[in-house]
Amino acid sequence: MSVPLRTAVDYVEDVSPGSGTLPPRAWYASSDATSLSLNGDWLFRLSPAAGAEDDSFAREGFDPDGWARIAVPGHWVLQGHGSPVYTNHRYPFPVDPPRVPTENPTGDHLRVFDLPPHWPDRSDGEAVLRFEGVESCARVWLNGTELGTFKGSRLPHEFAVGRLLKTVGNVLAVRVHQWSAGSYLEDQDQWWLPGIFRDVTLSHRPVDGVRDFFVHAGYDHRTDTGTLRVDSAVPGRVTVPGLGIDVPTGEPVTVPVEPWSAEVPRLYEGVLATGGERVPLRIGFRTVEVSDGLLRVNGRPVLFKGVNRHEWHPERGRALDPATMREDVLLMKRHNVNAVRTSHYPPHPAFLDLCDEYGLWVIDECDLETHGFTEAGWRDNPVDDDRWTPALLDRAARMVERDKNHPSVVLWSLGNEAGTGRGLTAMAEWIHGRDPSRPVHYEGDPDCRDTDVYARMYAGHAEVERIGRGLDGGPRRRRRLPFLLCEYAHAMGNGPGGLAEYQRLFESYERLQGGFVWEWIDHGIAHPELGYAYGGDFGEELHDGNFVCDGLLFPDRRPSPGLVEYRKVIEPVGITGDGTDGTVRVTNRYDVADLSALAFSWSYQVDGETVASGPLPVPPLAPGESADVTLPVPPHDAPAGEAHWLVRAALAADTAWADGGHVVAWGQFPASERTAPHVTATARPRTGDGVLTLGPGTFDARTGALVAVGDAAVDGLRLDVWRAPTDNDEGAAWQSDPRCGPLWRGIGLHRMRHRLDAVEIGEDALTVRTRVAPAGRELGLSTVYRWTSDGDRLRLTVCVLPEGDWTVPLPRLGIRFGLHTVDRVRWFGGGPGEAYPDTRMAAAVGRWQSTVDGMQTPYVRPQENGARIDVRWAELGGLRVEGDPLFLLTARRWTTEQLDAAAHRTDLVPGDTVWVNLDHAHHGIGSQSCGPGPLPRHHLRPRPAEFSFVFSPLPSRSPGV
Ligand code: IPT
Repeated sequence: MSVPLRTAVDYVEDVSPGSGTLPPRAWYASSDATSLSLNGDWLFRLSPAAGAEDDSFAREGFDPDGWARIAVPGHWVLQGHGSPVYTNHRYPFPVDPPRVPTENPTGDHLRVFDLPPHWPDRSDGEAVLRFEGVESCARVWLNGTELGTFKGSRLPHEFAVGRLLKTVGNVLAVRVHQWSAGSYLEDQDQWWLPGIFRDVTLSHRPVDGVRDFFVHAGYDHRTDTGTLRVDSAVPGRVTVPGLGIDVPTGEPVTVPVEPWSAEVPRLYEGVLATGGERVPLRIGFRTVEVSDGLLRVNGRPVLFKGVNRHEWHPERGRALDPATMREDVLLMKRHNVNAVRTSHYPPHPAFLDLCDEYGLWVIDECDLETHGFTEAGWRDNPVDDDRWTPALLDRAARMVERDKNHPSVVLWSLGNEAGTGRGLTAMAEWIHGRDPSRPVHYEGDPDCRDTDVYARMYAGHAEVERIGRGLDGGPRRRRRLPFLLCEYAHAMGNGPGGLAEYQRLFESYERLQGGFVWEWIDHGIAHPELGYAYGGDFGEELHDGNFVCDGLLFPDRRPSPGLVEYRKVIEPVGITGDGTDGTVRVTNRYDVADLSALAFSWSYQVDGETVASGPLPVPPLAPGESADVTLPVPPHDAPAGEAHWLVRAALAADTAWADGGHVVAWGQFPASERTAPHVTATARPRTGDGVLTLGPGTFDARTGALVAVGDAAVDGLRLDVWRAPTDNDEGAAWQSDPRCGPLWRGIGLHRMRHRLDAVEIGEDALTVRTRVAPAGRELGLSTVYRWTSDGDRLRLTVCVLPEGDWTVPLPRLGIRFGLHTVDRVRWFGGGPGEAYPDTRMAAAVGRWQSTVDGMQTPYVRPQENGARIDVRWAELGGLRVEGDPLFLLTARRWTTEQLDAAAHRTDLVPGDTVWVNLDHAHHGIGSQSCGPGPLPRHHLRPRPAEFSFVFSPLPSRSPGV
């Protein structure tokens, strides 16, 4: 007898989008129709295969004895049932479309509910059951009757259910399969997280209620008028009291309006009223167009300062609550971000409401990625196979229909990394036909056959500049299109480096209309033993490690140094000066707004302390305008020292997204020169008892090793060139440029040997000659330490001379040593946060203090971090150190080797020693974890170098140290 193994689950592997669902329509948060949220506690049973359990659970009277409870919205793998899987682009199952594995975790969900007391009578209309998002495929029953099936995880699906509803004891049964034919279209770089992860609602649909409607609200910048027309499937009236509008649906009306923009998100409240329902409208008037090769909103070109946002919460995965969505928007606004690409699927619809309200340009991206087909040269790619086209069109329609009424959505995106094919063309044609008011984006087709913008990802600076100059050639159609970097500046671990240089290009060439940093937040999963888990931590057989942690926010939404840097680089006001002519140049870099919402102030700082400050009147410059604004005369009684001007632009009044006083831009520039520390070599080295003393320094007389400065014991001071490679140092395997991390290790820079060649005790100096080199290589660094003192202070000058054929940059060049009893660290230099040569724009010169723990940056995978740049002097552990020239400072409770070996933060166990690095230089950071390495000018090339540090003991119990 042959068993019909597949019949019960055929729909799972069917390429069609589903059956039984209603046509897609516009989303709105509320109306006066009754609705019932079905979010909350559901009953749950997990089975190992799609056909493992029959569908008796969906019948009325089924006894769910022993079933677990699960939170909806949620993912079962984050609630103790099975575990998450992370792959970047490889499918975590055999690629044989549309077939999926027999091992197909299947979650049966049950919810029993009563209708609320005032639920309208059946004669008053229909009822609709709506799922905002279920991954990856669902089959739904109500009161024992099957409603249908659907795929398209991050898209809404609705069923008409009125005829089945009862007043009490309704049984809603939902069977969810982790894998389905739809999974082939959802190969985004993220965790695979099955479940009912967005809201479930039941809403009453009154007779003559609003069904689908399309708000057309264009703005004509020549006449400052808006034209509103609301098309509605059910005719009705549209009122906008603030504009005196009261018109029937379908009828256009033109009135003077203020336009909507991300900078000034003017929304007008209105109502769409049909016979049976009133739906609130929030109307933003704006016109998007590509004309003369530029993407314009309301007639003006815009510059996207964007981020790619995946939905993420470290405990709840993609089941985001409203507060988290709002937090994302507020964080973006406060960090000068003006645009979001909803990578790589339409977000929860409430997020777009927030974008309308607070002001963010949105590229709304369809839930489509078939990246894994690249492994076989894109053979069998669903987007080039007509059998899949209905599913693709279904996805396009579900996105466009749901989101079409959001003014924030300015471009539609077909999806991500899906190669090329007829299915994409069909999607683009449908979208262009349904909504000609928005351009279409897609990155994966270099010919731009279906798109209105030319988009690329991870192109290096030189190529972006060529594109900006129009020298990139390519197909004719493409050459006329505006350019976006839909992904760049891969924010994995420490970095990204090179943001400022990209921004300079965007600001220089009008064709370059900005970019979207990859990506907004690390997708680390909160884990009891590991801190945050990443790929492989759940025993996945295929995974891509910590490539899933590549955001500007840490998983807990604390901004990483990358976001702080980005905020500085994309400031909407340029503030520059050179301190020579008593002026500061202020440039309005907004696209739309003048500067009247900002209050400027100046301060005059000496040795990092503010000695005078005041308001700075700045004219309300229009976008693109600059002015040279006169600074006050520096106070004549200011103390001597190194002086700086600091000019800030802050919100003059509270806004929806930040309080008055919030600084949106600043500029700092020198007002005097710095004097380097000077030590006259007057003290003489003295030996006795195996030790040698020179001023405050005590040395081992035999090896010349420093053992103490004053009372502060010093361990193992020596040259250091190694840093725990960052994700960007390691680089992605596919990068064509040589990757630093592996090269460094290949040479042996992580295991340098220090040979002692000579200890020379001179009249006024101790000189220690060494050679620092890895085993097995001829390469080396001849290193000479020369110590002198004036009796109070001890000066170390390090001379480094590369020997042999160095072909790779050095990770770092400086000294390291161990100290004890360090807690507070004070310094005068760049701060308050981490900075490296190509991630240093946000470092302001000042006096800063922190603790050793506070100086660590909590990258999910431990790596080099926490350097403070341009340090003049630092005080820690009983020592004061001055630099000549300026230096980078790092201090940590573990060694670089321990940092390098750690896979998670929980592997880092503090020891008794604080390891301090004083670096003359660091290699740049770049973004080679997916993109270009550091620009050549940020390479640390081995060449002769000389640098000095001046050490002095601090009086014990010096305040703050
Ligand atoms: C690119 C993807 O679009 C994105 O989803 C993410 O995976 C990113 O890379 C890296 O984190 S695709 C890459 C092959 C350039």
